[in-house]
Amino acid sequence: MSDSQGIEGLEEARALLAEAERVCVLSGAGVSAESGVPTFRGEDGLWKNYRAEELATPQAFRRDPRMVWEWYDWRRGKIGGCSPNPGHYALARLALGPKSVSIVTQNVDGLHEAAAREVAGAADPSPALPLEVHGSIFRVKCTACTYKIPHRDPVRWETEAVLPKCPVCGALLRPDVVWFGESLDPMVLTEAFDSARNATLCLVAGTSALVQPAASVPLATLENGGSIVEINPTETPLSGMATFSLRGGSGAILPQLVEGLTEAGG
Ligand code: BJW
Ligand code: ZN
Repeated sequence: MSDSQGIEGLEEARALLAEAERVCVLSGAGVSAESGVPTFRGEDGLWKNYRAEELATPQAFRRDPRMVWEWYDWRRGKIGGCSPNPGHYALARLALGPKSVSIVTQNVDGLHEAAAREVAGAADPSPALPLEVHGSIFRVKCTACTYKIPHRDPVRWETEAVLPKCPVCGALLRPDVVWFGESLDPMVLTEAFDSARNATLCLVAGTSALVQPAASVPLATLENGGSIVEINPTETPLSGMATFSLRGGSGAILPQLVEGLTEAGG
């Protein structure tokens, strides 16, 4: 059965969301696709043109740090020109509304945070600030010590003859993102799984749900008796476990899904 917008299950999913006491959102690259940020997999995905193992692994960085820096500079420049889309704003409104909502994102683009700050205005944005389980492309960290610093300017390193070094210990700096084979920050990961376990509903938006351990976050909700609603134009390994899989772009679906649930008393 389709509703007036033609998205099967939308009305039923909205009712499920309205009833949910605690919501965990797991977002992936698809949520930022309508902002112009490339996804990783699929027809237009980054991995079509770049080999993951040559760029997003610690081995790749050890082998050719300049190539990896240049790739991240290019992506930082591209993402730096992108703004949140209606999907980010809808999630920010939901999280700043009366419901208990936590946003867990695999995205490193900072667009959930930008939406949270914009929607909150003078109010506290923190309920809508995401847990960034794969780090941030706008931060760099030292390869040897605990030094970390925000970093937005994509051209600075490209124009320098030498790669950026840590001001504390002199070792190479690198993007503060999680590469394949690296462990996720245990505190961030624990918080993500705790919020999924406590949630009565997990909204899974724009992720292929292939990369572990993030892809298992919604399973913690299921294991505790909660349900999953998925928003994705295509099927994923989580589709069979979802109560509703809403097929389409999150920029169009999320605003309809959260409608009426974002104001106190809604
Ligand atoms: C839309 C849309 C629209 C389009 N609206 N939707 C075998 C089994 C299990 C695990 C492993 C295994 N072999 C290896 C592993 C471990 C590995 C892993 O999971 N590999 C799998 C690929 C098999 N995981 C790791 O290595 C992780 N660490 C770890 O496990 O540590 C423990 C350990 C240590 C040592 C040894 C072994 C284990 C770390 C994973 C780090 C992932 N890092 C990246 C790069 C981040 C930095 C950067 O940006 O450069 O994170 S990879 C990339 O994938 C990125 C993403 O966050 C992540 C997930 O991708 P996402 O978000 O799902 O995007 P896509 O592109 O895959 O999907 C987009 C979706 O959107 C699609 O479904 C579209 O349909 C949809 N879409 N338009 C809504 N408009
Ligand atoms: Zn250092």
